[in-house]
Amino acid sequence: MIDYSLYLVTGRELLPEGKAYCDFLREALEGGVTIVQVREKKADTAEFLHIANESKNLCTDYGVPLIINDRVDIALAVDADGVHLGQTDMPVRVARSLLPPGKIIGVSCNSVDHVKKAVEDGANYVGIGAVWATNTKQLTSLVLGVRAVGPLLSALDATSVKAVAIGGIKSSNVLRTLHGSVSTTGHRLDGVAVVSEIVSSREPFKSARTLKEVYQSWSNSTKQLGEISPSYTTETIKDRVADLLHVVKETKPLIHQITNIVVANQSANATLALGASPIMASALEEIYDLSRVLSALLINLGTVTDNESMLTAGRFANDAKKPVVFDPVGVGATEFRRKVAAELLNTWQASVIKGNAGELAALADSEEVQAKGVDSIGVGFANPAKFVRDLARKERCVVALTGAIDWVSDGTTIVKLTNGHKLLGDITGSGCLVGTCIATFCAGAWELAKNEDGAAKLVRGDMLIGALGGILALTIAGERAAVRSNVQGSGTFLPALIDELYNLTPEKIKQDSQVEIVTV
Ligand code: 3NM
Ligand code: MG
Repeated sequence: MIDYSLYLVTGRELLPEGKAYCDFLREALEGGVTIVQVREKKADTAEFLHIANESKNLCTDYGVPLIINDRVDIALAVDADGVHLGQTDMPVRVARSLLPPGKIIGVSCNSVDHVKKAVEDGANYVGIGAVWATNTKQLTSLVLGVRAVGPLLSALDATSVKAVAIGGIKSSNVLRTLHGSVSTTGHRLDGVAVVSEIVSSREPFKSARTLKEVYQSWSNSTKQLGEISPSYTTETIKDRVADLLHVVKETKPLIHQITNIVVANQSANATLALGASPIMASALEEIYDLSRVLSALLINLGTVTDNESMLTAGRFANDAKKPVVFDPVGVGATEFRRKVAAELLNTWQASVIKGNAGELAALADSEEVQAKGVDSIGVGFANPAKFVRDLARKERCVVALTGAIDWVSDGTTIVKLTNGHKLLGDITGSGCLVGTCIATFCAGAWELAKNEDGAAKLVRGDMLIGALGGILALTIAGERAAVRSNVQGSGTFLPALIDELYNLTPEKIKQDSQVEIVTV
């Protein structure tokens, strides 16, 4: 059994000045590297052989397998444990016929077809990349992005072929990489492969140790899709949502919102009405400071002008294990919005994605529902429960589909909510208000869990309850506002809605909530 968890690929040209190769390799092995690939793109044969021999000696000392990049002859010469082949290197079958039995063959892949071919040819593992941009190698194909890894992993289902991800993996994004690189069938990575994060480090021991610790805590965390799911019942959902409103009022969490000009004012008022504290800020210069003090981040794509801030804010929030609520407003409306949304979702991990049918269909590349501007049209999904569950699995987060009926899933549990009122559809930005309320309840969930051990998690707190809480708060307030005697239309409805959010109590939530757990 080969341990692929921390796969070091060498690159001597990246060594810090004055660092000897053997010292670096020993320190990296000491730090916990589990497999080493010697990659020499510029060395002539004699030099490659020399480096391979030195590497072999060190790896043998640590009981770590040694792989040679590209050169089957060098692998044979030093009795390495295997070779790693690129798409334009020697074919796997040829390499297999030249190597003694039992040697490892790995193949670089960046498409499902590559993976299928590698499996057919009898490869032992695949290197999937590049998952992030990298300066270490001149890439011959587009950066995949974390969200594209899942389908390649699916192609390994029911095989014994292992998978590592490669390209731009750092201590700062390794948890995000591991969490995001899971197929909808639950297939995970067996490891991460890195060059510069270890090779160009002044302290390769420390860099390796850090990566290894993140991998191990993630790998030990037992929760997998479809496995141990917190046992929700309609009663526990109502109780926990009611608790969160209480927590919000007690802790007055700061909700950082990068949102659109149409809804900024009413969103800030809704946040305040629930007892939290809004800050509507989008200057790049203040994003870091805010990330230290916020309890949830809302990113609303309504008027896309602050992409840089959106990218940065999400990364910092991920670093701090704080909730990131993404409202991809009108994402189906233009190619530009699709591109921005994909870039955002590949950069950070959303905790909750909330959208109407048109928006979520666009995100999921589904043709089932069309959008017109920021509104969705038509009858909606044939099976909305399955749709939200599958999208949650794909995006690795909670997904909330809003409409006359709201559907929420974390990839395992699916919840149907039927509160609401027609007048919510008659004011602008009620969907954006749902996003704000979700961010506020997620902030409450984070406040509740912020001292728990979250080493293996991207976010602390129960984001399913957070998402349900936000929707219930707004829809229940909407029902109560609509029946007020002074409400005559959409104009008087909006201030009444803010009033009802202001007067919402845990008891009212428990009393009014229409919650149903469904299965597909
Ligand atoms: N192969 P770093 S990316 C060697 O996509 C290699 O197949 C890649 O280096 C692929 O960890 C890559 O410094 C370089 O980004 C990875
Ligand atoms: Mg090669």
